[in-house]
Amino acid sequence: MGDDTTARAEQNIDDSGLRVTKPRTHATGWPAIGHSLQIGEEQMGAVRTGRTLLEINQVHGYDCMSCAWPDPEPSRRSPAEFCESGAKAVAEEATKRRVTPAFFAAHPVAELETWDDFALGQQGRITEPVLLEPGDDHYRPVSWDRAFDVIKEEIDRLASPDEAVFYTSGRTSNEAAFVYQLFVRSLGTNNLPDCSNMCHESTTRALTQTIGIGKASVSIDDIEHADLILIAGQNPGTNAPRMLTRLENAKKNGGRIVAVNPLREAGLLHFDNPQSVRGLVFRGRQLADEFLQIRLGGDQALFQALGKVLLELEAERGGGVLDQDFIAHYTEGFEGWRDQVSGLSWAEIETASGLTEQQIRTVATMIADARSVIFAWAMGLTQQTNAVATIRDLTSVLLATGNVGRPGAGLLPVRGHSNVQGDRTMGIWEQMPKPFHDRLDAEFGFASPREKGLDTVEALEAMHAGRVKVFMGLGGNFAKATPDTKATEAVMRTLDLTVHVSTKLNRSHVVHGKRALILPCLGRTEIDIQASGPQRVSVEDTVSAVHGSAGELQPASPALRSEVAIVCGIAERVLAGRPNAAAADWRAMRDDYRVIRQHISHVVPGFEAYEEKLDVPGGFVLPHAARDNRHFATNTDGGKDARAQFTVNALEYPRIPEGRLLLQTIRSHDQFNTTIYGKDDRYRGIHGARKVALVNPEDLAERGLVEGDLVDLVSEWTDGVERRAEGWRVVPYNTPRGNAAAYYPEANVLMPLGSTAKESNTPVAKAIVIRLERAAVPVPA
Ligand SMILES: Nc1nc2c(c(=O)[nH]1)N[C@H]1C(S)=C(S)[C@@H](COP(=O)(O)OP(=O)(O)OC[C@H]3O[C@@H](n4cnc5c(=O)[nH]c(N)nc54)[C@H](O)[C@@H]3O)O[C@H]1N2
Ligand SMILES: Nc1nc2c(c(=O)[nH]1)N[C@H]1C(S)=C(S)[C@@H](COP(=O)(O)OP(=O)(O)OC[C@H]3O[C@@H](n4cnc5c(=O)[nH]c(N)nc54)[C@H](O)[C@@H]3O)O[C@H]1N2
Ligand SMILES: [Mo]
Repeated sequence: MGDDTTARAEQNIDDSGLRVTKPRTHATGWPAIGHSLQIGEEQMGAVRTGRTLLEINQVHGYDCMSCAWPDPEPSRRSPAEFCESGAKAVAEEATKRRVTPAFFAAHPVAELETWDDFALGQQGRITEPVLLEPGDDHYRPVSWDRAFDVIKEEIDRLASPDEAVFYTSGRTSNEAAFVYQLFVRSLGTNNLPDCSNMCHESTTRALTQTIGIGKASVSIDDIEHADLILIAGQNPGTNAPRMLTRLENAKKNGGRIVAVNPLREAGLLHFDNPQSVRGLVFRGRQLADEFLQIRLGGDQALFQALGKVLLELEAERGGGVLDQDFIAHYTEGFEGWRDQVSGLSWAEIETASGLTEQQIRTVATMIADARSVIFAWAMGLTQQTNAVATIRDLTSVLLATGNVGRPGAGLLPVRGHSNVQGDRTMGIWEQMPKPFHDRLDAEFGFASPREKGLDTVEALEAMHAGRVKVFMGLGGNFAKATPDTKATEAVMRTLDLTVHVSTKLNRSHVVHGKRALILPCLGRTEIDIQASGPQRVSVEDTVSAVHGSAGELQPASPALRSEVAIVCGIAERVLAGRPNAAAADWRAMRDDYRVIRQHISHVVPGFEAYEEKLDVPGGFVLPHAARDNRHFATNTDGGKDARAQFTVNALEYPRIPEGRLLLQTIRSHDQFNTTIYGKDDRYRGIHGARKVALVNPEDLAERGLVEGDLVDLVSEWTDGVERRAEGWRVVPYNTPRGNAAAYYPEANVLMPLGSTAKESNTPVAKAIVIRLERAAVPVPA
């Protein structure tokens, strides 16, 4: 593939190529890295590949844009501080393929609509801003200046700024996030939904209530020195591969691991580390000492049951299991929790979790005997109806055993995008707390709006109700990542304007508003030069470590602008003539990002002397009162009593109607969210296809189905609407009876918009009630 190609590089995935092999029981780094170099060479060429990959996560390089897993301290970084997933993400961005104006001239939007995410993404980097006007069938090149005018025209037409929605995806840097939320609040709305609404919102909600801060309470060091790590609802081998090295070190240090998952994911079982001799010579290291194959949505029952057994063990052993001192001095509500979990029936626990009393007793005993315990979790817990209560219950177990705020112990929500946590810290949230608004107002001398804005699901509901007319996305693929694909795409088309700041083509660009803009931006790997010279940006990882990131490749096209420059340009233009036009100096911030960081240092606690702290190799760690001082700021009015909260949560779990299955949606090993890198899910043994449903063999037999049979997945919901995914292939797979799995985002067509987690409003992506219908056999032509 040469530069500037207008040829179609890839075809849609043809699922008839499905090939099924035995699921792996080992996550392997070695062939994985060989594989990543190969992917890199296809897209970048050999020299560029080596150079670019070696800069990942180095002290002076750029932050890997893939996941939010932390880097070790500088002295312990290996020369190749990346994983297969990171290498794929880099190859996607540093690709030599280009989407030019000629590409848009050659392909009408109606044609692009028929391409899948794989084919769209494989076309390469977008090189120039493009505009689609009503009645046009092609995107056409547009100047930046004109693009900003179009945005102003449409926003000026709105009856209220609340008719616009400003979405953010988690790759956005701190600097871009800060200016973006400042722009949106200067305009007068808090409509700042983000990908986090669909991701760890349940975590943020639960931890804020229980420990006073919605972030992980552990450091990377704690992970290696934990005596016991329980990992629930997470697939680290695919989605946070560098976590496996830390888990391996924890095992070396004598730690034990418990995995809780409906699927026996390779990365939870064994790890063959390419960077250690042992990984090459022996068959790697066993990771999980205990594997609990839980039913979808059964974790709340598990955590309550663990509490029940720990209370029993405390009584039997006459103490030493619970941390009575910690409970007395640092917590509130213990008695309520104790009474509730003690009263649980084993019959109900076993039904809810699909686990046996004996299995749960074994793990509870491991917790009781461990000197320090970490609980790690991700989407398997957060995307359930009872997610927030589940995470509160999980916290209670750690509080009862005193495992919060001391070395080797704590809460470890593993966040998704590389800067999703930083974006929230910078104010990307539809409901930032009052102190943030107060400081923002003081810094810029204006009155930011205080009413809660729309989250992701509410934004879609408002669109359906005709209350939103303009959508802007700073990164991401809103139409594809959100639930109810068919309805969502239909409603996106009713909007007056859609604006996407993107590096690559995706589905959201082709299911557009009446007017549509694609504004191409620099990626993390690229040099960002502004009036004051080369710029760096900064990001925060899942354990609250903040550090700088600076790319070193020439931009994919001279016309690209940085996210910061784009947002500042839009802000200056749109706000002109409006009440808060003079609140901020957008040009000064665009020309020198240090000006932005100066503002951040005044507005966001923990960022004092931001610039200097970024100069320190490895960056700095943000304060976390619960982790650092066992100060639990659960009292929002200043945290006077500052105690961690035990909570009483009614036990809930999904009931699967007769003859139906509960479907979870998962990531394959060849994708980053809606960006599809390839057609394989190597560890799970699925090759060449993505419209595949993994189903328990007995559930298949009961329906008279065998591997490869074509079915429709039909989702049933209380609104009476049947959502249908047609012509998917079934594969027998080791998952609990009644539970099935399929890939996100293809399966999002099955998710009802109204099915969300209680309290966090996160779409329930891991428990969709479906039935299987044999697909109608196509009539031969
Ligand atoms: N390579 C790569 N890396 C990524 C991403 C990517 O797409 N590709 N995405 C990034 C993002 S944004 C995120 S949020 C993270 C996501 O990281 P993960 O949360 O690991 O991603 P999922 O594929 O959603 O996997 C969910 C896991 O939870 C399990 N699970 C599902 N339901 C339940 C349940 O009820 N209980 C329990 N105990 N387990 C359950 C599933 O079997 C699966 O192993 O990864 C980030 N990193
Ligand atoms: N069914 C189901 N749905 C889910 C999930 C699930 O598990 N199941 N997971 C949810 C989760 S956890 C998340 S986080 C969301 C993700 O939702 P999003 O964050 O909206 O989606 P992504 O696929 O991460 O966004 C990819 C796009 O971002 C753009 N991009 C890439 N790099 C950059 C960059 O540097 N700058 C800019 N401006 N743009 C860039 C590219 O154009 C690319 O197409 O999806 C959610 N949806
Ligand atoms: Mo995520």
